[in-house]
Amino acid sequence: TKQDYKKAAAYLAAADTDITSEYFGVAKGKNVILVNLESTQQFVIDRKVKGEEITPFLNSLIEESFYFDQIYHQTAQGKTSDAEFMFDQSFYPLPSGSVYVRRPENEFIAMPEILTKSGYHSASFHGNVGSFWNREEAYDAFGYDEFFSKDSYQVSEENSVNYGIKDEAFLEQSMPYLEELKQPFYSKFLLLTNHFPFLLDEEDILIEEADTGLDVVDRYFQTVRYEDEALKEFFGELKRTGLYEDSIIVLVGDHYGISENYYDGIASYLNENLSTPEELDLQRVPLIIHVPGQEGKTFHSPGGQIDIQPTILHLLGVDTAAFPNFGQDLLAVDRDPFVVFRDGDFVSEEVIYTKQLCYDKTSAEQTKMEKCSPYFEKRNKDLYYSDAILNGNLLRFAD
Ligand code: GP9
Ligand code: MN
Repeated sequence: TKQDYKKAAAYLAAADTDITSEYFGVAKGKNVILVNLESTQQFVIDRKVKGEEITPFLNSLIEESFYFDQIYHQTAQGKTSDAEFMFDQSFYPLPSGSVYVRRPENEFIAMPEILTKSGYHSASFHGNVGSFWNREEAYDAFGYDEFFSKDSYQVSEENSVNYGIKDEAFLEQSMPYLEELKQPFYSKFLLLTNHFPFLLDEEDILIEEADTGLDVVDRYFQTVRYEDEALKEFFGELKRTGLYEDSIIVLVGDHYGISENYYDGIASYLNENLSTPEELDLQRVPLIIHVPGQEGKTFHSPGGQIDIQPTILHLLGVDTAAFPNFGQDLLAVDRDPFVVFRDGDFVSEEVIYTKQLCYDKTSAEQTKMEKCSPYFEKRNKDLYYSDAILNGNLLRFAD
């Protein structure tokens, strides 16, 4: 009911979700190019396999970008679609299933619609079939103007692997469409090659296989390295066409690639046993935001995927107080970092709460529950109101 919506909106208005950073508006009028780095985890950044960098291009891009090394994925069963949903809507994913599949008939106030008011055009690019994760229907609900899916690409045996068209061909073939888009635009690219079980054709293998004892992990570094190369070429094209200077470019991982079944491989690669809080820390994904004219800077406080939408909107100079969202501007220094996971775990600047135990964030040692319990109420309310709005289709009452 409208009353339920008002309660949720009042909760969000009282929370500190609308604080802004000194960067508010620095990218006003710029295009947005958001690239979803399939299954890319933060721990591969700035690391090597047999002396060779896994992400040489990203490592160099980080030098001249805003880089966040403490961003956790918050996805659940909806995988990529959950990540996308957070980027566009800054709500939590559902406890089971995907919003894309379960709630496409809902009213939303998502990125495409929000940015329409500032004259933006919107498009999503993805090499898989348009019906996967019910994207066609969901994108209509979010207000996307265009969706370039498998049918928009020349897909052959040769340029495909695993789920479909390889990242290099996908990005290359996307360029003409991107150049044609009416500016300013909000665009989203969903990569595909770095997906379980991490398969590559011989010619795309750029670094040697690791020796972790688990093939999946060994291959993972190689597919991440391939993705890095595809991104390097894409950025070359963005520079050539001038879009690089006219756009903020957001690169973000959607979720883990290596599930807990294969943690032994990661432990072997890192040459250490993983403690419980370290396992949670493996849920970090890279977040890189390149803003033309801004110097590189690395931010170490914790955040989540839910925070990306307000961060982008504030860079563009769009006020987020007018509509409900659960994230915070990651560039706001006076924010109170708090990351809630769908299963009830959470991370703050001081603590990690996981597997029903409380840990000190800095030492990773277990600490008394009283350090964690003060956060329970906010965690519960965040998840409760996000679910209530989605399950009750309450955004139809927003004005
Ligand atoms: C497929 C892409 C990847 O279209 O979304 O699938 P996921 O990571 O969600 O399994
Ligand atoms: Mn994915």
